[in-house]
Amino acid sequence: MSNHRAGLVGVVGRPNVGKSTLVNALVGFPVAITSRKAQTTRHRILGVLTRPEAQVLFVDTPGLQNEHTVALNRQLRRAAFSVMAEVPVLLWVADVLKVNDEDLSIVKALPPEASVIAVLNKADRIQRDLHRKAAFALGLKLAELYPFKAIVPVSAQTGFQLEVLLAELIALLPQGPALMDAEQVTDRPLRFMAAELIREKLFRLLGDELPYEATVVIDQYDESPNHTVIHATVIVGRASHKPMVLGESGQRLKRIGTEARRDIAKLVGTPVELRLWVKVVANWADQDKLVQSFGYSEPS
Ligand SMILES: Nc1nc2c(ncn2[C@@H]2O[C@H](COP(=O)(O)OP(=O)(O)OP(=O)(O)O)[C@@H](O)[C@H]2O)c(=O)[nH]1
Ligand SMILES: [Mg+2]
Repeated sequence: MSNHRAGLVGVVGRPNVGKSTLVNALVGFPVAITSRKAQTTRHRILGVLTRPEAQVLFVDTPGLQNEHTVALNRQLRRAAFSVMAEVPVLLWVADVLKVNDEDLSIVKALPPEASVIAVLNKADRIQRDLHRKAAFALGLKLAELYPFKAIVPVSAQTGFQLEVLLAELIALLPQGPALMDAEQVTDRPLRFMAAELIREKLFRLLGDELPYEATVVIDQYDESPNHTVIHATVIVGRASHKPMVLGESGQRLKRIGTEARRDIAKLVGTPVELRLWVKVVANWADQDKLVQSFGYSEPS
């Protein structure tokens, strides 16, 4: 096993470029929730890929953006920047057809001594010659901005070039034994993943502005070999958001619950009884203490 390689790989980039979808595809298990909304990911989340020749510990991070500046957003930036500063091997992910100044400002903030691969995701959307030319020009421009170890177009959705990316990536890792058990796909407990799956349904079933001010806390989590009971509260930042989460005669909350329960049951492997409440905690996302008390803080 002397050629075995293992190490951490930070995954950074703008919101919505497909970082979590990519990590899930590489790991082969949905460790991180995904949605079309910006800043779906709010924590650094470990996703572990174990192969005979290597173990890759992906660290998914919140998308970096400048739009919101409340306490929650500052915490998300800290989480992403700390990974950029601490993890020596990084994937910088962008949407191949939508690279903008915010993406480039992240490239400029990459530590000069890191080993970084530029991942140009959503390559399944490259369909016309015009797109191909634009992608090629982008590659040239990126190579001038930062000494990337490789620039790889991929599709996290279809799996296009993921093996190519992995081969490039594994070559950058130090030689050494596996760092985690082969069966372990994440460092997060089931209780955390259950809360995340509920939040995923909120993100997917609610309008554009709401998710940013919504979060989920687990009030009770009882597991037995053949039954799991979960009580959770959806926290919103404004009274006017509560009826939006509930929907007409509670229909939307019911759907959130039904979809989340199905996914959580798959994850924990038992039937799940899920009870959901909605609570208003005014302006929580701009109060450091509340942001922390709802589980958003740096793991030490
Ligand atoms: N067409 C296409 N869509 C993709 C691909 N990868 C991800 N997506 C979509 O892009 C959206 C965002 O994906 P996420 O994985 O949540 O993005 P993210 O970068 O983790 O976003 P944040 O957590 O908000 O920073 C979702 O709707 C995905 O389905 C891809 O390769 N091709
Ligand atoms: Mg994400």
